[in-house]
Amino acid sequence: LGQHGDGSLPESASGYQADFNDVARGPDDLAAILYTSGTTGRSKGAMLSHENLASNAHVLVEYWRFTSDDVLIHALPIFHTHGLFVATNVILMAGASMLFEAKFDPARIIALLPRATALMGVPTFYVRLLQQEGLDAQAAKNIRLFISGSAPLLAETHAAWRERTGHAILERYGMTETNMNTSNPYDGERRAGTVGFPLPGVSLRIADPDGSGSLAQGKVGIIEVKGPNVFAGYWRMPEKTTAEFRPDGFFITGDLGLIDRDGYVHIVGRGKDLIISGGYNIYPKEIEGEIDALAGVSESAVIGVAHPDFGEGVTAVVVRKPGSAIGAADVLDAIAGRLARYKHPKQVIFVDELPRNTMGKVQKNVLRETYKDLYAAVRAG
Ligand code: MCA
Ligand code: AMP
Repeated sequence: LGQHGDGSLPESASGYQADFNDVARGPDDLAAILYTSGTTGRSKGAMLSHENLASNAHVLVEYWRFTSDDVLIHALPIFHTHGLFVATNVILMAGASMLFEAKFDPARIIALLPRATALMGVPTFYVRLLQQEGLDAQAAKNIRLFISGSAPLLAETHAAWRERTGHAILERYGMTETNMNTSNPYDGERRAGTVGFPLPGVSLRIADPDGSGSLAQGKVGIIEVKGPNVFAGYWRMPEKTTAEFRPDGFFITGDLGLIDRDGYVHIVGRGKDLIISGGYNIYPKEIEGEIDALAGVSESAVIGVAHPDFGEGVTAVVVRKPGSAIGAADVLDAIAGRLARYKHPKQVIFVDELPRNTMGKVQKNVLRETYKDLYAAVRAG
């Protein structure tokens, strides 16, 4: 379906009647299958039921106080949970309106602010909007809520936003498999660097990675969640589904976190080898597989390095085969037609060998430390 109502969908639909009979659906019926990538590089279809979607939208409408008076600026892609369900279902369920943008254009968002009451975005939105001269309290005077999610919002972005607009961005945490799990409060302190409290109906615990149960308050462990928001399993992957749930029904998110003394959830890292760039999830394995397959390459490790615009920048560390003269441009050219653009490394670095631990495993933490300032000079935007 094209932007102007063109495309193969309206062509196919033209042969059908406009009227049809509704089919009754129950809460456990499948509503959507959303594909999400995995640590092995193979994508999995997350099966979401009507209850998963409806319960979460209902909770968010109440928690974030959406009403039919609201107007949301929607500039997110609609092929992910954030733009597809969080933004759209909340607006539909509240009977509110949206300004539906084909893409994120910071100057255009500033121009739309006076007509809107809310904005939902990934941290890169807020970083780029802060570079716009027109962003100030006057421009944002009709907005009641700025929401951020999909990737960590830096405390400095939160502070800079507050300074410029007078608004505390509300950060929340979710996943394709679970919809939204936690949110900072509507009233009360929106604590920078945290994702707030478990939403009503969601049980969240910090568990020992070995599955031996909940950890004491303040300890870092794997975030596990349970509730009507949590998906029904991966499409045609029963073993994968079983492996990601505990016997008592909690879903293992793979995110590392802690709960502070006041009950706020902090995400402190990831137990899974995942890079989040501009809100898009990228599994290194898929990129390493493409690079390792090149004739002049012995092996590679793909890591996320702090990036001022995208949060994390995809970075490839590559070991050449003896005698090979393969360069960064060769690597990038070779993967160009094979991987989506946002997965392409922003830099390719060549080394003689990769750091390994005594078990022979590549130490990505050492690489991340070595290259932590790689993008420090890159200006955001
Ligand atoms: C574009 N590029 C990127 C990204 N986006 N590279 C890395 N990471 C990215 N996210 C590439 C472009 O192909 C381009 O390459 C160059 O970077 C600069 O493009 P630019 O014009 O600046 O990008 P853009 O088109 O403005 O896109 C940036 C964006 C976009 C608006 C931040 O990435 C975006 O809409 N992100 C939101 C993703 C999202 O909705 N995530 C939610 C997932 P070249 O110049 O070489 O062509 S759902 C989720 O995570 C859970 C459930 C949750 O909690 O929400
Ligand atoms: P996805 O698989 O695209 O649904 O992305 C889900 C992942 O995004 C989570 O498992 C987290 O790692 C990450 N995520 C979502 N929201 C936040 C947030 N507010 N802070 C940090 N990470 C987040």
